[in-house]
Amino acid sequence: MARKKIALIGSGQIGGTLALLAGIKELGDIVMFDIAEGTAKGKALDIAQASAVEGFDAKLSGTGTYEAIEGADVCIVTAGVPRKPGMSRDDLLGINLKVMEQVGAGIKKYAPNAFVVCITNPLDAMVWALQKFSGLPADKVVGMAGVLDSSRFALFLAEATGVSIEDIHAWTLGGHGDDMVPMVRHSTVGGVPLNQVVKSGWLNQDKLDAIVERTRKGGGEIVALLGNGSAFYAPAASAIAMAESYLKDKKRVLPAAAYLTGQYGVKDMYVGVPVLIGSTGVEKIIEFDLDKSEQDMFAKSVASVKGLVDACKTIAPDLA
Ligand code: A3D
Repeated sequence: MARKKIALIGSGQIGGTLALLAGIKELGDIVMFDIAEGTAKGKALDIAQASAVEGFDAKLSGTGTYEAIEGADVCIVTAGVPRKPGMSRDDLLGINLKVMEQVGAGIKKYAPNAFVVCITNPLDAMVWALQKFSGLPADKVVGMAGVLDSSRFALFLAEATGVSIEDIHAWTLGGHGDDMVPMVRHSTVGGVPLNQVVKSGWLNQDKLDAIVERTRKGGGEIVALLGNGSAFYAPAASAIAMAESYLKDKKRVLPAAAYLTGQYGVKDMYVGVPVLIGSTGVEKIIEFDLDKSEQDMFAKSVASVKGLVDACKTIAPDLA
């Protein structure tokens, strides 16, 4: 069987990490695309040389032309600009929407059968626009944010309870913004739901509230520390988990920005919800039952996403 082909559209901080992880995991051959062609070529060559040391078999190439992504099985999109200190994700909208138009056209022409994972911010609006620009089926285009947000929630819970990260299941839903919805009732430590963890005195409510707040602002914390960009290791690892579930038909249930057609009371928008990812793409959207306060938080987050989608429609009326 021929190796799978993975196209990385954008070869910056996240793109480079994606290439290294995809190589080490032997997910397939990797094409790195970037308007800065030298960056794509240089990183591809550098990582290819690491294969001799790490002992993985994957062809890596760098390119500045879309022809090279022809027939890709998976496209992971990070093209665009990241946040700098003082910027919100939403500040990126105008620039990155134009980038999504170019990337969508390239994928439509050369990789119309790919499973596409968008990472570019503001995520929920950019993945919505990318699906429209590319014309690919909505169940083949998803946004990565929930795996990352949940991984931050899980890490903080593991540290606070002293439990292995492997035994924490944490969920965040909603849009990828500071009003995302960490799902306290559905998250577990060693199988015990978080509200019971608090009731039993294992974790106090103030500490849990602080963890929820830190999760919501997790991206900003890293932006402030780095000073010249945003997180890239965990975002790349998160997108690779989604791509791997597709390529290996693992059918993992992961939180992802998925196109909703009425689930959670939302239509024609991408919002973070639990999805099952298998060899045909998003095979199922899983509906958690939300209590009143979760519904209110979810609705607030959806309203923020809607504001961004409306802004896209104003800039690019063809998308409306
Ligand atoms: P960066 O290192 O700047 O890489 C972006 C790359 O995109 C650069 O190499 C650019 O040359 C390239 N690029 C710009 N315009 C185009 C274009 N038209 N076509 C092809 N390539 C282009 O950024 P990064 O890798 O740190 O972040 C990439 C994106 O991911 C940003 O929008 C971030 O905000 C976003 N991001 C999202 C999350 C989520 O959880 C959703 C997390 C972290 C970063």
